[in-house]
Amino acid sequence: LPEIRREDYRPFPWIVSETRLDFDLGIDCTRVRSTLTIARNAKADRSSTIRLNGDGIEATSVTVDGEPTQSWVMDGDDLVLTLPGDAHEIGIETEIDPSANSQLMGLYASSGMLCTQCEAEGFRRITFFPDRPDVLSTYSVRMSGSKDRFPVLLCNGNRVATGEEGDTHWAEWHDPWPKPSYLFALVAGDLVARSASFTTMGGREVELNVWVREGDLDRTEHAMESLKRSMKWDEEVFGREYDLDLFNIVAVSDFNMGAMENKGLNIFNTKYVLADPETATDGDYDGVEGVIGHEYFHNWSGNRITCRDWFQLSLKEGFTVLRDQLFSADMGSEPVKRIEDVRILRGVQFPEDSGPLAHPIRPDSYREISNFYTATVYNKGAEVIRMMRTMAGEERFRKGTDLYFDRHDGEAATCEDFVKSIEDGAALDLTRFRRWYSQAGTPRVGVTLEHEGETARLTLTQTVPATPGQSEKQPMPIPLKLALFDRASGTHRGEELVILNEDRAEVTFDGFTEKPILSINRTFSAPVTIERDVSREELVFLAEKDDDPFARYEAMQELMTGHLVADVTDDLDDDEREAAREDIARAMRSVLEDDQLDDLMRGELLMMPGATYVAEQMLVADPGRIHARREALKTALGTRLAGSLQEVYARTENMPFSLDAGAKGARKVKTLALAYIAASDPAKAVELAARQYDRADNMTDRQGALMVLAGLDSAERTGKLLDFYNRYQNNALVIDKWFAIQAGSLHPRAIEHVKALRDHPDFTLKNPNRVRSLYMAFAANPAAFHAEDGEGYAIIADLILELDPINAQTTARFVPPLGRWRRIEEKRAKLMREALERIAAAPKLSRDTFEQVARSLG
Ligand code: HT7
Ligand code: ZN
Repeated sequence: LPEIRREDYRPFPWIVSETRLDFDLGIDCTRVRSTLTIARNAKADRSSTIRLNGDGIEATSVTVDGEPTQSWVMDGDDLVLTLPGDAHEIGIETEIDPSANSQLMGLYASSGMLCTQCEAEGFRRITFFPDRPDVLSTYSVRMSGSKDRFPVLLCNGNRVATGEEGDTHWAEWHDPWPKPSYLFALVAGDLVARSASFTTMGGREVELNVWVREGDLDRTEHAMESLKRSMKWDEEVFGREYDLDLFNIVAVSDFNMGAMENKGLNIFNTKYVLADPETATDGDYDGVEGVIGHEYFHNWSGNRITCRDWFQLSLKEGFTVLRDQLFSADMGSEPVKRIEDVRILRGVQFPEDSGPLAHPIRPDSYREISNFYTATVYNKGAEVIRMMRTMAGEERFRKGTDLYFDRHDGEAATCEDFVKSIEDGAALDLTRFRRWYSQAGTPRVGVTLEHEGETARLTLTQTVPATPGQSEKQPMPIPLKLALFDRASGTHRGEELVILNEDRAEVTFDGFTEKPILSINRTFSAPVTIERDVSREELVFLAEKDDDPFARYEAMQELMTGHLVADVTDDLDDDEREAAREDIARAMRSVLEDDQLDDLMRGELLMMPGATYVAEQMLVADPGRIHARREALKTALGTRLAGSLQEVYARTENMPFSLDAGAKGARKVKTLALAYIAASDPAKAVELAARQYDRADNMTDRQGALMVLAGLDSAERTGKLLDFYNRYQNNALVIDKWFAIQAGSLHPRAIEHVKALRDHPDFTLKNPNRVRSLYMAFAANPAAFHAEDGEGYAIIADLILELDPINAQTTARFVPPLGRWRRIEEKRAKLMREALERIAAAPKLSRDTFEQVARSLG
């Protein structure tokens, strides 16, 4: 497979000023006529040919300046046309079958409607085109089709004309904003809309629509309200105003990712649009708000300023993730949102950064770009920009982003353009900071605090671990917020920001008669791993007293993680284990009983570190042992804290449903308490969970109860799983939950359940949400996936081989769990490797899956 390299970038030799598309729509045959107005690009090397990318399509006609021509050849999937002059009009016709498109890239059919997904390289499955993000063009589109099948015809921009002829109708759309082909979108189907209007800060009225299938309309209110809040927030916080008279959102049930920011016509996975209390959890509500915000914010960070090439993906994705994180924080609880974001980063991105698929946020090469829509590009990308914001302060950062939007509006820009704008606008020197864009790997920061006389001396060191293709690393600026606590008063003198620029630095603090307690990397100011010797006593102190909620959470996590790592790796004797559990229980009790805490935050502090995070702390991990010790700790805490947990449960059990923070927090701690009770007193938990399930007036409580029941052998387990299925069998998103709950359960026979579920009549490989609900939940279930005999690995390998020809993009995302083999104990590592080798030996693999398997074995 050819490798595409960042350093090989060259501007496209032609400018495509206008693109006219005419679609004659049919589910199994759509005819596409495209007309491109092109002229030579004076800023590029001269070429007498134009390369138009294609993917699995054929041209039925090619014209130049209106005349049929034979002066073109196919080079692989691309059409290469020889051109005599400096400016031409190219006409191309293709015919495609959307109903046969199971890859869900390009134009495809979903539940009777037609829709598109063009990012990153899907447009070339519709028509031949320079399908690269730096070719910006103005699009005019005509679409025609059956009135009956496709009563609604949508495209980017504004609708400029409509008409009908017999059973057919048509619409013409014009998008005044030049855009790359990956932002093109079209939808045709039988849809209804929730409509509203938004007045922009400049006084323009914008029509807003959320389009769904008829039965789903009453689950769109939250999406619409989230959209309005996003529009307002982007005006207030980033000074960004919407720029068309119309903004459409369409919900589609077959979708490879979460959503897509096509100009003026965002297309969403139904999972991120539909919500009502009966069918969506609090997490689902937050997901809708976050993803609606994310796609809307792309209108500026992605659409008005797009990427020069796909190596710059983090330019739009990292920045937009940061924007959606700040938005969600402003809409709800800032510390809780920060903790959730860090949990995702450490649970998903840190393992990526320490494994065979590690890459910088701006990669240097790829074979299949879809494989680079990663937690590194998205979430670490956001952290890198967040560090610039921390170093500049909010006001100066805003000056930097204003300058970026002014300077590069209408361009296809680079990460370097962004950094330079922040540097100039915020008056920061980011020379060395740029290394965050080119170096992969999570830095390790060593921390020691010594005390002598009245001086506390802090020594900081950093190492950036070697990653594939990068053995030598340079030090990077690491902004660390810290505070030194006085043991007696439990207070500190103020937070400081220390920037570690070199391999090593020393900072001294005077006026401490006693050794202070260090709180470091507050708010998780840098995406690094802190390595320090800290006593349990100090962690209990911080868990109880730290005024930074993130640092308090971190102290709880460190307490539990530190103990679990010790319990797994050093055969602890009973006394040592008891002492550690007692300290953790003491800290937890103070959290359970702290009446200053809100329940949303209390829930965060009560959460145990995930098994993957614990495994990540070890060079080579034994997942079976980690799981067993983690469950044992949960049981011990449940037993020690039984009284407080039952009190919390009783306080929150009957709280009436509302979406306010108090009620959401109550639901969160209720099910958490239930999970601890399940670990220590399963019979009691079955009784409480069955009652919670029956009385639930919302999905959060019902799903929470069912999750606990699913892990316990009881008659109620069977009964409630059946009831859940019968109750919601007509709602695909809830049936997804039903699959995921069983595949992710603590039940000792979860593997058997997964094998039975793949034969369930509601299971299909054609729908990515359904595939993910069964198999992603399974791959994230440590006890089941890492079964000692390797059956879990075989199940995922079988899935990969069967799904790959159907949907390569979705398939490739199942490779990384197997790719962790180097960090897993020997016996399982061998089985994981064998599973990967079995996949590699398949006679034909997609580019997506091949690349991930090769890198994982390499
Ligand atoms: N920018 C969007 C990326 C996306 C995508 C990429 C590859 C294949 C399918 C896809 N669907 C959407 C989503 C986003 O980050 O907003
Ligand atoms: Zn995005």
